[in-house]
Amino acid sequence: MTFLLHPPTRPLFQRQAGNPIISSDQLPYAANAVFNPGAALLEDETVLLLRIEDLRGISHLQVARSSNGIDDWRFDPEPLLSPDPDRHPEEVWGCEDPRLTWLAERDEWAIAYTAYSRRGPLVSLATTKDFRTVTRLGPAMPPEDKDAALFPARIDGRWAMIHRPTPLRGGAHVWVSYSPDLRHWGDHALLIEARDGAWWDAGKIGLGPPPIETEAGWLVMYHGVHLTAAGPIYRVGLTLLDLADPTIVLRRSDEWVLGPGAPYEREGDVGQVVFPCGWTIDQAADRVHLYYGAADTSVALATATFSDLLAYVERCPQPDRRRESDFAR
Ligand code: BMA
Repeated sequence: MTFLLHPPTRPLFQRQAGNPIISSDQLPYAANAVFNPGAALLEDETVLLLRIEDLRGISHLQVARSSNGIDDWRFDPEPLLSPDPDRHPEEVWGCEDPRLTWLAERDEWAIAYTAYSRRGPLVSLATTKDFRTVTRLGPAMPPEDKDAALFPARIDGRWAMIHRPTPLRGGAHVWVSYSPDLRHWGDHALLIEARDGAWWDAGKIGLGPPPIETEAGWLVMYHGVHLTAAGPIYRVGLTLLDLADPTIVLRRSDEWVLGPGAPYEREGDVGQVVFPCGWTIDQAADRVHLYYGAADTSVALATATFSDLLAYVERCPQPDRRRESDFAR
């Protein structure tokens, strides 16, 4: 087994001094919690698509904007995506955990979010050009499936989406599927397997923010769930996927790169949770802003340099290829 230690001088991610950067008491209306935002850079602004859980327990998605991506958040007056169960029965119990991907070919953003249906959570897609109006494309995957994001461009002529179905047997692993039109999905392939036993990412994993194209491959962050007698602990690690064929995992971190440590991550509605759904990357400034839900209660920010992240993941071990018996294309 290879042990790969964090850079000795400092951790990869630094928590923002003012964390949590957004809490429910800052919202323009009463709500239980604000967490798990998607993130985008739009002109000179950072846009967060916040998951807000109302006082019924149902979540909707609301935009907040800031010029520095850290503070002075301005909340849009109306939610961008509110559950609309009359026209979209799959949203009856809410819209959760959005991931945002810029699709240059379509000149718009894709929003992959969890629609909470009576049959369980499923992956739904919507698009927006300005985060003021949305077009729903409807469910992309049947329940139970969540933690999805699109790749920013077609790969070999087709759109690709990472997601996390939950089968009745075995653990919950990360898959990739393909589509000619963002509506019809197929060629499902197992991508990253949860590990087993005592590992931090044993049994259940899921995608974090959307994949980022780098010269070394697709940079992918994922969360891993470690079940303990005191409940689950949600942490995150990194992988690197082959640019031309993202079913090939080139690197995978043995260690988590961020886990609950600060009080606002350890305590809340669901303690011991860091749950990133969005990051903004300024390669020229060598800066990564990672936005994450802290304890299913508030929004926190951790920063890193892009070059540190890449150098770290490139030093990670190359995982074993999948077993012959695994379902693949
Ligand atoms: C996951 C999702 C997230 C949540 C996390 C921790 O399964 O439901 O929305 O933040 O659990 O409770």
